[in-house]
Amino acid sequence: MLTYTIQPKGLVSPGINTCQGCMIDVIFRNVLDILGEDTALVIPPGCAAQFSGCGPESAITVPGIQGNLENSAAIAAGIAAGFRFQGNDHTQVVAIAGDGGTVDIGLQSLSGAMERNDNILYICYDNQAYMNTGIQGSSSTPYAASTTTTPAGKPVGSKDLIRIVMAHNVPYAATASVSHLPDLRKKVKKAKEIKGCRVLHILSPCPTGWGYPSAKTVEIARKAVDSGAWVLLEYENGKVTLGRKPAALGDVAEYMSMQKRFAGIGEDAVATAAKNVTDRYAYLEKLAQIG
Ligand SMILES: Cc1ncc(C[n+]2csc(CCOP(=O)(O)OP(=O)(O)O)c2C)c(N)n1
Ligand code: SF4
Ligand SMILES: [Mg+2]
Repeated sequence: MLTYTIQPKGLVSPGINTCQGCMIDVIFRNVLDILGEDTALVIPPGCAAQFSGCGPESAITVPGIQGNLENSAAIAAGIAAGFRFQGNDHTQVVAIAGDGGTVDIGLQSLSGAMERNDNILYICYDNQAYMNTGIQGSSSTPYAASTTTTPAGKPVGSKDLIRIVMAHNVPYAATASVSHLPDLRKKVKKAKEIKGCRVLHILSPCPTGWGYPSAKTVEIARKAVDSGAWVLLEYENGKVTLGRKPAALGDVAEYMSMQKRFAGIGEDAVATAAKNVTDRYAYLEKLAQIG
């Protein structure tokens, strides 16, 4: 009889219930690999809640709590304050929330934590919609993307989370993508060494909600970075540093054509999306030039 055992490796157990091709678990594995076991997690409802468990189950081997969409940053800030009261200045308190739980519903509590410079690491994995409840549009859903609440394509663009974060003058913030894991790991490492409110915004394509074959997640995320639809940058001590210039800045047509959420959009909409991307990049370049 064939027997085998799965050896748990790292701080995330195998066998997560995410869809095939989902890379949220890769985010968790890499983040926890760097932060280590002296970490406490806050995870609100959303696809990532599968890590904090259904009922008594949990896929993570560090302490974690499933909070609410409204208040992940506030819960994390409270836990950090409790640790500080105990004289514990070493445990990393980390909130990992989706875009709906960050850019929409939890934005006020994140804003408060950033204003107070609470000693937390806040990570938003961005799949650009409310995926867990049936692909409803969020304010991170990009222009022209079809969701169940924007079936004809979203008529407006997304809120620019990283610019909102930068406006709070936090000590460290960065964007990252599941297609660029060494870069993501470097940014988590840097965030770990800094005290105060740190924010990471990670692109995490969703085969189910975006409509592409599950084997293409890394390719799609890479196309987002190469076209400038997702810009890799760091913000540290008031200074913006851009990653390598996108290889095909503004060339979003192929990126969009690979995803059913953009199926049927016309040339004008593609041109508008391309202009949004190049305009935003030009703005970010200006910010980066301000020394
Ligand atoms: C205040 C509130 N509204 C709605 C819900 C229902 N709900 C649970 S998970 C979820 C989706 C969250 O979306 P997001 O944060 O983007 O995470 P994702 O599911 O995409 O991973 C929603 C709307 C809720 N739990 N709380
Ligand atoms: S719906 Fe999307 S984000 Fe959620 S588990 Fe499935 S692939 Fe991942
Ligand atoms: Mg989401």
